[in-house]
Amino acid sequence: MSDGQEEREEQEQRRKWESEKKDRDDDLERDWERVGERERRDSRAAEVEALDAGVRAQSGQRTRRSFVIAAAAAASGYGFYRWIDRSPGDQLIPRPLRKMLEFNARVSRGAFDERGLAPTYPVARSMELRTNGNYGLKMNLVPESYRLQMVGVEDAKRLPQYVEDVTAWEYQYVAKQDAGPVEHDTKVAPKAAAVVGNGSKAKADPNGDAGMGEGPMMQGGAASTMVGGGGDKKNEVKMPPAFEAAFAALKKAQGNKRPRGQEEAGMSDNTLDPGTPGLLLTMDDVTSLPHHELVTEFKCIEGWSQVVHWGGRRLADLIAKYPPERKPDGSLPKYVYMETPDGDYYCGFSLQACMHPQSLLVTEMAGRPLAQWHGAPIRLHMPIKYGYKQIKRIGLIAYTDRRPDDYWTKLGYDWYAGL
Ligand SMILES: Nc1nc2c(c(=O)[nH]1)N[C@H]1C(S)=C(S)[C@@H](COP(=O)(O)O)O[C@H]1N2
Ligand SMILES: [Mo]
Repeated sequence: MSDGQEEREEQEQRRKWESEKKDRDDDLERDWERVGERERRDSRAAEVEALDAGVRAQSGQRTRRSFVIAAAAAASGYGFYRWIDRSPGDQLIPRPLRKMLEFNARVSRGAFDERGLAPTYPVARSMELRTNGNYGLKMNLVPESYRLQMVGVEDAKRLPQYVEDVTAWEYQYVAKQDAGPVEHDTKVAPKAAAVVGNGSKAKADPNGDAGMGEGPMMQGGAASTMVGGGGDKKNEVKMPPAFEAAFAALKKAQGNKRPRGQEEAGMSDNTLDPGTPGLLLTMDDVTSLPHHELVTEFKCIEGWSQVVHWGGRRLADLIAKYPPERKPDGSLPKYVYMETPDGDYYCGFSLQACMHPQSLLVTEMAGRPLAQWHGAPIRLHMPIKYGYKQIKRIGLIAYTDRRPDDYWTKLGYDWYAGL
């Protein structure tokens, strides 16, 4: 094909895409106006209160216009915050200043970010997403054993998927045949600032788990986390019989289940108590929702980003089908909590961020079924947030009224992670 022809075709495709994109954005905008107008008012009210009093005085009430002005005021501090946020040395900022910046970020992220649409791109610009981070994914999940747990759903008992104890569900795992092209992990945590960019394989890690991110080492990690034990026989030390009996009793009490929260951040504060009722949705329950595709930029806080072609179902559609139970005063819970089936990785979100029309329960990437190392059968894409909020292999979605725990927030990252 000649260069000229190629260029014309590319232009043609871009024109076509842009007009499609406009239609799509208009659709999204309309949806977004419709869904959760009320929730948006509720959950934003507190942040808007915190904004420039002068702006409020001018408009007298929180009209849409005053909201936009307030958001713009918040955003003016935002560019500066982002610069700080991205500079690896941000721990060196004097504490009072840092606190102020964090406050600005909270306001701007809260009032501004969870509304707007992230830019979308032509499919031609998308690429294969690299792999980053495998917490909660160290074993392969047996697809037939997958269920999506949902907790806090309104009138759940009426539904056929209702069970008295969602925690009793047993996911099945097999050792990985293929660790996948794991690169490395988000380890530029504020607490680990000293290791940023040293390029060394042996990253600082309190657990001495140098296996993070290195394909072959992951196999070692997997063996020791196999359901029902396993472990490295070579290095096993014989236990005195009394200890052995005590351990056996303990294991039985845990129902032979592997303890949750086995990674650096430890166990989530939101891990469910045994006996928590809820729904166990099948893959069919999820895939029966309308299918959507999206081409957006995926951004990791480490500083890399990639345009990715996603396919899946809108989280907002799942929420609409299985809505949260209202509180006695009629209001909705403010937050959503998600975790992997083994509880090792977990994320918290505002309900509003989950209602965003671009928040996607991803089942395909680059037009193909999602690979396990990218979070099959379902992972989250939320283009208004950094990658660390985009949890792979979602096992639980729970509505809650208290700000949920979050893996990387436990290690010092911002909870909002807004872009
Ligand atoms: N279950 C799980 N989800 C996760 C992570 C993880 O370690 N475990 N890492 C997060 C981070 S920091 C990033 S950048 C993205 C990477 O997604 P990818 O591997 O599909 O590129 O997944 C996010 N979701
Ligand atoms: Mo990341």
